Amino acid sequence: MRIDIITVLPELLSSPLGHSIMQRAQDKGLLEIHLHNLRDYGLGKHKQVDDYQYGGGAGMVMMCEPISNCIEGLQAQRAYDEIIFMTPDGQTFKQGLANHLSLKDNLIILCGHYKGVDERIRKKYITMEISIGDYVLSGGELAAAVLVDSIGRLIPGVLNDETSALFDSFQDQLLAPPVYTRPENFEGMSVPEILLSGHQAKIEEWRHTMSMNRTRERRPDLLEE
Ligand code: 6GU
Repeated sequence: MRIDIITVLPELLSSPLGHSIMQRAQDKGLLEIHLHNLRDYGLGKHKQVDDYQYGGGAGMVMMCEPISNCIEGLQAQRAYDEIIFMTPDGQTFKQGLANHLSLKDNLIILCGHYKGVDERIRKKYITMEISIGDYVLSGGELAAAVLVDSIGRLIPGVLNDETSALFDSFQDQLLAPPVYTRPENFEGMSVPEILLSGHQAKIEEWRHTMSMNRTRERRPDLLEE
């Protein structure tokens, strides 16, 4: 998979996407991330990328031309499955959408900033608008990092058996069960007996029960979906 990210702050993305599993996905050639600094497409000698909004009001708006030039430059080289705009008024990101997007070949992600982008960009190019939750961030970059991390780890071959996504919270609409490692006794708290039993079928049954209980207590809304 190839992901092109258009942003005014590439530094905010290079570190989160350059470590651990995301770096390994790129080293293995399973994921390519290309950061494009919108400023490089800015207009005039000041490389302008935003301007005052028509009708007045506080806050700048990202201009059409730099974004348009960047997107069309990319589209001239390959076809894109989706052009995603990160914005608090987009659809709320869920695991199901991460699963869906992990099967795509080429994505563009546009990070919103300031008061947003000129509506005509949304109309002409954007195929999907995504928010990562009901709170406001100063820009779409951290949200894009969240999106790419969640998609990237689902690409076949990125995770090994030990880190497998199959048993993640949300993958079956259930939260993950509690986990334990050594020591067997920590400050008087011991590991549940069943996990030491070696009886794999019983252990899986226990894990499922714990997942159900945890979901019912913490996120009953997931059981209704
Ligand atoms: Cl995608 N962008 C911004 N600026 N804030 C957000 C968001 C996105 N998702 C949740 N809050």
